[in-house]
Amino acid sequence: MGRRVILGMLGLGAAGIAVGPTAQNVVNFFFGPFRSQIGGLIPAAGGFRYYSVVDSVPSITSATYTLKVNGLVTTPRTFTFQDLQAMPQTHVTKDFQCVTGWRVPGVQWSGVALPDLLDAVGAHGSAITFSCFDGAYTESLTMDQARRRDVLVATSMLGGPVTHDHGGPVRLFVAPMYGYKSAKWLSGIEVTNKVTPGFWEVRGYDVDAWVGRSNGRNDVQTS
Ligand SMILES: Nc1nc2c(c(=O)[nH]1)N[C@H]1C(S)=C(S)[C@@H](COP(=O)(O)O)O[C@H]1N2
Ligand SMILES: [Mo]
Repeated sequence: MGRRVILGMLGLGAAGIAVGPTAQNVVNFFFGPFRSQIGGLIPAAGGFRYYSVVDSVPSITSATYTLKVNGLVTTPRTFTFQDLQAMPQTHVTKDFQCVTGWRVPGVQWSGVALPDLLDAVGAHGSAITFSCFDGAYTESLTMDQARRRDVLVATSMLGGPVTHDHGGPVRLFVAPMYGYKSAKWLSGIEVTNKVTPGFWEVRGYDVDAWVGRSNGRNDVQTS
C-alpha cells in the first residue's frame, strides 16, 4: 500500500471511532481487502475472527426471525426459525477457511441443506442472490453450487445456536468455498437467472470461491 492510502485509511478510521464502532469493525471496514497484510489484529474466541462490513447489526432472535425466499420459484415463502427446525436437518463438519489465511479446523454445522429449501419452494432459476439483515452484505451462488448438499442454511454451529456475532440466528454455510460466501445474518434468498457478484466480489474476490483453487491459490487438490 502506498503511504497516501495508509494515511487516508487512518483518517477515515479516526472519523469512524467518533461514531463508536468497535476496533474490530473499523479494522474490517477500512482494511477489508488488505486484512491479510495486517493479519491477526483482533482474534475472537475459538480461532474465528468477527467480521462485519457495518458498524452494528440489529439483534434478531429465533422468535422473530424470518427468511424470505422468492424470485423464480413456484411458491414464494417466508420461513420462520421454527419452520427451518421442522425440516430435515443436515450436518456438516468442515474446516472454516477465510481467504485472508485464517482457518478453524473441524467446525460442526447443522441446518437445512439449501437444496431441500429450494425444493420446498420449487426453485427453477439458474442463480441465487442472498441478502442479509445487516443491510449491506450480499452473496451469490450458481444453482449448481446451491444444490450441493454441503451448502447449509445453518441454524447451529460449534454445537450450539449461531450467536449474533457469527451471524445468528441463521447464516449461510458454503462448505467448499472461502468464508466470504457464508453470508451471516441471512434474511433473503432470491432465485434468479443471473449471478450477481456479492459484497466482496465487486471489490475483487472471485465469485467462484473454491477453497484452494480461487483467489490466486492453486493448491494440490486432495479431493
Ligand atoms: N453479513 C456478513 N456476512 C459475512 C461477512 C460480513 O462481513 N458480513 N464476512 C464474511 C467473511 S469474509 C468471513 S471469513 C466470515 C467470517 O465469519 P465469522 O464472523 O463468524 O468469523 O463471514 C462472512 N460472512
Ligand atoms: Mo473472510
